[in-house]
Amino acid sequence: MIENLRKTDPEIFEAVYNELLRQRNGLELIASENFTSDAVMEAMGNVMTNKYAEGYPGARYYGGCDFVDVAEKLAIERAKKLFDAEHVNVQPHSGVQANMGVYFAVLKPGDTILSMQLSHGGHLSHGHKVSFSGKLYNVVHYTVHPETERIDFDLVRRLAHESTPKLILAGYSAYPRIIEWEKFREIADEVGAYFMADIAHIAGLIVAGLHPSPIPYAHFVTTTTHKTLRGPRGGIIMCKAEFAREIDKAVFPGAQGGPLMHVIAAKAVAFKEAMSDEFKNYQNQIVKNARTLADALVSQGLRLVSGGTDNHLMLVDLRPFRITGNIAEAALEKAGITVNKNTIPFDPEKPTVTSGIRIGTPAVTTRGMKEPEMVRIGHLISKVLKSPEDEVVINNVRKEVQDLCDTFPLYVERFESMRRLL
Ligand code: DSN
Repeated sequence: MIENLRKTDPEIFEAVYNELLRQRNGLELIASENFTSDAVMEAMGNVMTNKYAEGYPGARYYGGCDFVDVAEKLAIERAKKLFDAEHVNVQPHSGVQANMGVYFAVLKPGDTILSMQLSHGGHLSHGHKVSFSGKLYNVVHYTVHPETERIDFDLVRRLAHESTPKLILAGYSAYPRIIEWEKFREIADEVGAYFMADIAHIAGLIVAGLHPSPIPYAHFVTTTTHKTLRGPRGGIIMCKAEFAREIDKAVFPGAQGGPLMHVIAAKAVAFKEAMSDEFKNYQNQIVKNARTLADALVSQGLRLVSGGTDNHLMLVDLRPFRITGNIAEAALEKAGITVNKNTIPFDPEKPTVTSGIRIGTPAVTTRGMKEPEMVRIGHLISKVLKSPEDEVVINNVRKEVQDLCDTFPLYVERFESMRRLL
């Protein structure tokens, strides 16, 4: 089917091909990225993109929804089973829109949210001033503890009692440790707040039982579907049955119009894949790989925020190597290793500079890499970080990266079928 794209729009064909080459020929260590299956991509690229289906299965504002209803019902039922959730809305186009759905369901403009500060691992949509969430709501932020670099529950409790938020939020983009959901729920109950968990990063780990689930504790749970969960880009909301109507109304018509039915079909496929033993083994390997890579980096003299990792990611404090996050990100990219600069807690540098990088193992684990490769990658990263301006070092690391990528090839058939059309 790709030949139609080649004929109609060679420029876009070429951009897609080049992106495929970039993914195949580099080490993807961005903690929020992954390589979804061909089945998920096939579910996304088909006639379901043509269908308008405002509303919900069995109650749509358009005719002709029988078959998209099948897809949405399967996505809902599978997500309910996977996470043991009472109610699921699979329509949010993204994680931010899933969060927006919860806010619109329970908050009025001006209400207070208590959430983690962005520079300590939180997310823009958890009330940062540049996001709609920070503009519409009154936001109070907690942080990690300066010594342990883990969630400071004394601070969370004090701020909760002082600010009496309507919503307390946990679940992060750059936090390498287990999150104790029950402690948040306890604090939420003390002050009469709702508790929301955003599990975008760790949803796959939760499905596999490698991180505790917030479902028993949280009134609302949101996630993206494309990170550790390895599905299409998108979001979902899970909640107790009592909030089902409010959540559904908040997503449509509150925040969105027509749902992306092709993406919902792909979410259903990803949920089916996530029910398999292969998926659980995969998640287990992600965590083992993260621990091994973390140990390799520490043995090279780097410091990890909180001293290590319990999940799929680590935050590297680069100060022992006297290099900033932006320089490290650029040098690693030249060597074929993709990471992102990231603030570390109490970072003295600006967010555009940073003292850290965030590294995650979901994508390289999808390629089949295991502990020996993580040790090798740890050494490659440290070589670059020790000599970020040395072209010889960078070129040598680039060759080793290519060797690893050739040993663990990605999207082989997709690549062959595009290459034939060049
Ligand atoms: N961009 C995602 C991440 O990298 O964690 C969060 O939205």
